[in-house]
Amino acid sequence: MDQLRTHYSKEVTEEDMDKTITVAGWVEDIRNLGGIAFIILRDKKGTLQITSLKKQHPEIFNTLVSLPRESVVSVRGLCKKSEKARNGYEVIPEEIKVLSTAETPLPLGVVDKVEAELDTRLDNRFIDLRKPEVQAIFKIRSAVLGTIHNHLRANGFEEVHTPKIIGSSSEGGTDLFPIKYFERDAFLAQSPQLYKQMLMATGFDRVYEIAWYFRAEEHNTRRHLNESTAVDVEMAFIRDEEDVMHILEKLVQAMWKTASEQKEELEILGKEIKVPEVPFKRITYDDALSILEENGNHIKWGEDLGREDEKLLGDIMKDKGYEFYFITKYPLDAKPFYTMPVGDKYSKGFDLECKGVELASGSQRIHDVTLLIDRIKKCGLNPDDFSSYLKSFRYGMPPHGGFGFGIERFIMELLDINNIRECILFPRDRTRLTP
Ligand code: AMO
Repeated sequence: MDQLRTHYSKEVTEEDMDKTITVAGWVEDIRNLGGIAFIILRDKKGTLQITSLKKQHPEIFNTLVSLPRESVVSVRGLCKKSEKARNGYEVIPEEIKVLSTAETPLPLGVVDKVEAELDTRLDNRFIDLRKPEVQAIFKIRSAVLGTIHNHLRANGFEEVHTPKIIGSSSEGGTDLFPIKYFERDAFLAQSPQLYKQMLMATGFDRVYEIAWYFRAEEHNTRRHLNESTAVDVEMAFIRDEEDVMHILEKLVQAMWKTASEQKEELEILGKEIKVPEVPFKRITYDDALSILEENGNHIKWGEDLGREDEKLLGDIMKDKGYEFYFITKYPLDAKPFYTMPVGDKYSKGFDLECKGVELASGSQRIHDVTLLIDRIKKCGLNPDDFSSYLKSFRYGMPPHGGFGFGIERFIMELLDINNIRECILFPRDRTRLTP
């Protein structure tokens, strides 16, 4: 493998000129001019030109020009400077190995000028991902995930993994995927919520998990997936939700900074990224309602903001210079049962919004078991379904809080991508289960 890929196109340097090198990749394009053919070979790093002369090596020439596009080859040959070639050099083949011949016709073009429908692209995701502008999204995603790990670890968080097969709802809602677990019914985890909280009773103090959320939400929107990924954080001995928001905004800033440093990918995507300043603006839920009221949108107190309200608020906040802002002090009934109340009506729950889209939500949690049972009942749930979770609150549970931050939502807002399905390799939505 190493031998085959010793030279990527962009890594070919001045020193390689007039030397024999080996390159390998996909045949993106073939131009056969009769006695000479130009083959554009694409690998992880970009494209390069193979120039084949018929009279020099007729067999190599014939093999190359008859290859279907997107076949995989390895080519050994002389690397020569060439002003006409797009990278300033070309490879004159001396040996070629056809590693895989592509079938024709291709279900999706890689360099086609006409943009294919998203469904066609997703049906043929393995080819779609060959496009540099699609790969760039996932290279940025990968770089930022590295930063999430580094940043949280540097701030004393341990990485954990909690079960994805669970016995009862982690969010209290009905959006559960039931599965058969031997003789019993079980569900796919909606989030690590109950487990990350249970870990606060252990002395770990600060944990994070990057994992899957499975949500059987029926609606098919451009912002929802049925399987999404998120970074979940939980931290103990907090004073209030402000401590959690502080960690979250610093994490977001570090993520945006790493993204802004991925110059090659940003150039491919034609994007520039501005690193946000912290602290982010905080507005209360009541403030949000007043702002919306002033702008002609009336929301009944206690209700969650609808998509249109969220967007309008996002536009207003952006005009005021705030792309990122927290909405704090949510009504208690708009937040899950584990959220710490403030009096009868309000809670220590918050959302982090970016340009009118919710990126994360979190809260200080209830750590008193009596209050927690009371809230579970008030939310119409049965405490018996939560007995193993509740047990962890009975023998010493510190005050704690945390958040869940959607990674696809983040990529969407970071790169201004219109549909969340483009931000995950193989999306799962209401109708899509393959590939
Ligand atoms: P919540 O349900 O708000 O909170 O989810 C947290 C974040 O995860 C992302 N997200 C989704 N992204 C795409 N498709 C979905 N269907 C989807 N559902 C959620 C969003 C959202 O802000 N346990 C709490 C978090 C906590 O309090 O720690 C929770 O799951 O970006």
